[in-house]
Amino acid sequence: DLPEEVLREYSEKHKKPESVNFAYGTAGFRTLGERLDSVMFRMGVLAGLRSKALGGKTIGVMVTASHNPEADNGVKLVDPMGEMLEQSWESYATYLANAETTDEFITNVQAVIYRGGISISQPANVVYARDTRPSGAALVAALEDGLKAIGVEGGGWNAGVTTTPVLHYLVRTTNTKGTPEDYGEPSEEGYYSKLAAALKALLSGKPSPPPLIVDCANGVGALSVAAFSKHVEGVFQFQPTNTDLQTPGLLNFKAGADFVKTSQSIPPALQGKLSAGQRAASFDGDADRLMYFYLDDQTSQFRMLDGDKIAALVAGHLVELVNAAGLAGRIELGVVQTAYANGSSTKFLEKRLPVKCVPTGVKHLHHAAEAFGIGVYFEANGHGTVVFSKETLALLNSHQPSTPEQTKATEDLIQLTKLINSAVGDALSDLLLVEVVLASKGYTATQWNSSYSDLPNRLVKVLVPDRSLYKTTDAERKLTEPVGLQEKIDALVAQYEAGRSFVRASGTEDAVRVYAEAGTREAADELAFKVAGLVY
Ligand code: NG1
Ligand code: ZN
Repeated sequence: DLPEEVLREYSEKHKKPESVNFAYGTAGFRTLGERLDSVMFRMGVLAGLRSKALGGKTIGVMVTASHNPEADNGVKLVDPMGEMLEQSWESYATYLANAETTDEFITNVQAVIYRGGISISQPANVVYARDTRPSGAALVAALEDGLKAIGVEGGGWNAGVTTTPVLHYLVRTTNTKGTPEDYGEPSEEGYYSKLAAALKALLSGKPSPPPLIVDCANGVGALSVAAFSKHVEGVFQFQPTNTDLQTPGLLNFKAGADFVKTSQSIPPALQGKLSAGQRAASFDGDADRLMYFYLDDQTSQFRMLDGDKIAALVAGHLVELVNAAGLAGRIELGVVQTAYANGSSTKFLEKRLPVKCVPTGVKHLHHAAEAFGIGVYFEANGHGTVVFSKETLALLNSHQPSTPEQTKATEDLIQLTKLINSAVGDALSDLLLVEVVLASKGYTATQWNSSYSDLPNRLVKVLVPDRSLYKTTDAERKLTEPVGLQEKIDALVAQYEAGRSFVRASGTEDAVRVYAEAGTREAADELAFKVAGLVY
């Protein structure tokens, strides 16, 4: 039976703030950390219920607000294979989070149990972690109350302060240990050993990559880079910067992947540290996004290599390896993007392999990528990974190469399946992937960047009274509501050479986003500004 009295007692310690409406969006709940106490407690309960619903499989809970300001925080649940929480449960999350009183909360918990067909006597297992945000420790304490209240085994497994991708890895490895889908040792060190072994195999016989400056956004990536470095001494060298985890206010502040992408400029802490042509990378606050950049050899201008450029590099290399392995035609490769992908990247990729556009949000990208034998997906903001189908994995392991070249390419593909974190985008794993591809091709950042030229673009945020009025179709590229607005946008776009613009409601912030690209910097800015004017 539901431990109603215990739940009630704990719930009274974590009262919902009045007049706040919580919504489980594309990245879970996300708002000011100080508002989230009741949400954390209730997500602890929900994580326990989710585990019970799946017969005791381990569910993950990550406490982070990623690239958002330090004062924000958030929470999301991770399903057994390391994927995002199933859609129907997102509404359970919102439903529990918004119960005004303890009575209503208990009633809603009972409704979830009923609707989810949950047997409360099933065991529940949960692993949880947080990033470095100052509000994190107290929020984790609230989460732990929720886990205890619903009877999670041992009160759950606290994985401490770590990155989002590590938490996803822990969930997947715990659930697959000793099965045919075994994914590695369920520990942070196990993850780093796995990556390090694959990296060493892939770099053997190749010139060592140059030491790489990594901007850790003054977040948890700094810990992850330090821990991983020990596994790859003499093979790969990091020069971590923005690693201050002590000074308040520095997390994601003029640092990190989101700063680089939105400001399209070098993080101030790196100014003067990069020589011309030398590449560097930025992680975001929970280390699941990656951006590369360098200063032009000739002009010293800042050049950004975003998620689209990473996708182009990686997909191109995978196509070559599949061909070299003698597997052309037997593995279907594809790329998945969102409407935010630069138009030039889409054109470049479409000439080489199938490209699919899906709505924003990792779950859409991941799902679409799974339809391919090898699916490469990246958001322009640097979040992404590569997924391999079961058939592809089996084919790689059973393939009988007939030349030394085929043998080498097949071995490289197998090692790549280990270097890549297919459960979720990981800045560290993606960085190693990029470095391996560059080393294989003998490419510099300049050569990588020359694959295609980005169309100038601008992303702006417009604050509106009610973002839910903005409804889209065609993978968010067209508005259906407010009625008549899309026609006005189309009329503006038609005035610009290579113009493209679209409007959608953010799934993580209370705002509407306007994206525009065009043939020149001035035109892209002007188009974005004019479309924003229509929205406002
Ligand atoms: P929203 O707020 O829905 O635009 C943002 C990013 C997404 C994704 C999520 C989750 C842009 C334009 N949007 O979503 O790509 O990363 O956050 O973190 O970058
Ligand atoms: Zn992130």
